[in-house]
Amino acid sequence: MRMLVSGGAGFIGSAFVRQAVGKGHNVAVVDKLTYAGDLTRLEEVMDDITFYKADITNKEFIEHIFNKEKPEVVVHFAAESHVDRSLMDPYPFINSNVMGTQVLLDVSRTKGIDLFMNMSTDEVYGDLGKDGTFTEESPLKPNSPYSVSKASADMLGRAYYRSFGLPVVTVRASNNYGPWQYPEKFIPVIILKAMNGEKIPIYGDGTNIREWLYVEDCASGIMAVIEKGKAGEIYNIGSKEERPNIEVAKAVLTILGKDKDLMEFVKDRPGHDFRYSLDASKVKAEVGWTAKTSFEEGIKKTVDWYVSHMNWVEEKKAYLSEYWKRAYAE
Ligand code: NAD
Ligand code: TDX
Repeated sequence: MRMLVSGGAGFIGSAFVRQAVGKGHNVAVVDKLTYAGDLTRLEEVMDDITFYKADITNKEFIEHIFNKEKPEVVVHFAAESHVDRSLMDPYPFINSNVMGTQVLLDVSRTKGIDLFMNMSTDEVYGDLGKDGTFTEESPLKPNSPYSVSKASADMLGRAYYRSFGLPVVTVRASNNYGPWQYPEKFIPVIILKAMNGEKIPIYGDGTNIREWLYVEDCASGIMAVIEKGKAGEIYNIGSKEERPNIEVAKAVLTILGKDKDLMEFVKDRPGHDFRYSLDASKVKAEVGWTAKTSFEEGIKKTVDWYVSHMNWVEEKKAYLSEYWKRAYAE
């Protein structure tokens, strides 16, 4: 297939691109290379893909890319992705995630494509208490500027399918983790801080629960949906591996052989969603996909990867310390 992947230099996008190239697909990537984008993630496939450094809100340039690449499938990952940053400045979230998605949908519609995979998230459903799980039918109740921007992008996909017949398939995935995740997200923060003997910030009382999906599983789930999913449908992609944050931090510290005292309870995230949980039975029944990696296996692989790639993580530190200074000051 001729694929155009937006956000392919990001954490999940690059895992998808590596898999797609491995399967023999013809891949072009469009990415703005924001602070979160990094071509190092694509080093091993760079000779096999075409890369465009561009902002997806730039319609003229996106049209130019479509004219050159003539994609059959658009795989849309590009987004601002960090909840904490959206609380500090929502603007880039609305701009890239809503306006950018609209541009990609619009150009896809005028140029004509076979499928548009719209990457959404479990956060669009809002949060749960200790019980229950979200199905694709659950109402959308996003709580942060980030999740509102994602819910808007998700609904734009729905509208383009319904109103214009654009073949859009939507994937709502749970929290990803694994190699190459930008070290502002929880698991790499734990590893980076622990490796440097620094305190690990645990928001609130650490009881908030996330469902952790290994990034290679997420990428294979998206590939399966592209190959076997139906346009107009939504598929939840999760792992059933739910863990309170404090248990996640303890698991990482145990693997690293570090003291649990490194955990420091800090001020809670405003509006902090308590729990996410996805019912992924539809994607299993209709597409035949389930996650393969247990949390124990995935977290071990992830910690090992970071320990052997500390130079990559340290490179990000100058930028991160500026961000952390602002985040902790507020
Ligand atoms: P990421 O922040 O690692 O990567 C995002 C990529 O998009 C970066 O390479 C960045 O340069 C690019 N980008 C951002 N704005 C752009 C713009 N205007 N034009 C072009 N490129 C732009 O994010 P990620 O964690 O890989 O997430 C990928 C997608 O999956 C996002 O849509 C995110 O909302 C969604 N998602 C993420 C998770 C998760 O746990 N990480 C879970 C569910 C869904
Ligand atoms: O330093 C931290 N301390 C802490 O306790 C950080 C960064 C996070 N946390 C908590 C907040 C959350 O309960 O850990 C949990 C996970 O936080 P994040 O890694 O920021 O992820 P989350 O807010 O759950 O959002 C993620 O999952 C859904 C991704 O960043 C989104 O892009 C995705 O859509």
